[in-house]
Amino acid sequence: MKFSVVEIRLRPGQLFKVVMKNTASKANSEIFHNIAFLKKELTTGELHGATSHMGEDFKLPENLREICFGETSIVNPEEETEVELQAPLEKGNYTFFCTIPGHAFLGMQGVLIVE
Ligand SMILES: [Cu+2]
Repeated sequence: MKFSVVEIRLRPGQLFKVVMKNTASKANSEIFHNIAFLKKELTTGELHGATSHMGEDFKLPENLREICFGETSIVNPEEETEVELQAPLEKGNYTFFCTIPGHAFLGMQGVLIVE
């Protein structure tokens, strides 16, 4: 379970489009995913801790919402969504990840590098 893109490099403030496609087959999977972009870099352990208290509606917990600058909707197998976002203005590394509990821990995370 991982993203096909795990590293994104952008200029400060650059606009970018995220296309999120769940390539699992409906016949074999009911697992859905999303992507959230954070205003800072978190370790896998921090992500795991932050998402393990998520409610059944899979909305981001308050502590993550405060540091999130963009997210896709939740995508079911064989479905696709997209969202246009703007990179942070400050250079640095920023975590993006799937907020469904356990998914970041299994590998659904990456880094947005603003340089
Ligand atoms: Cu996921």
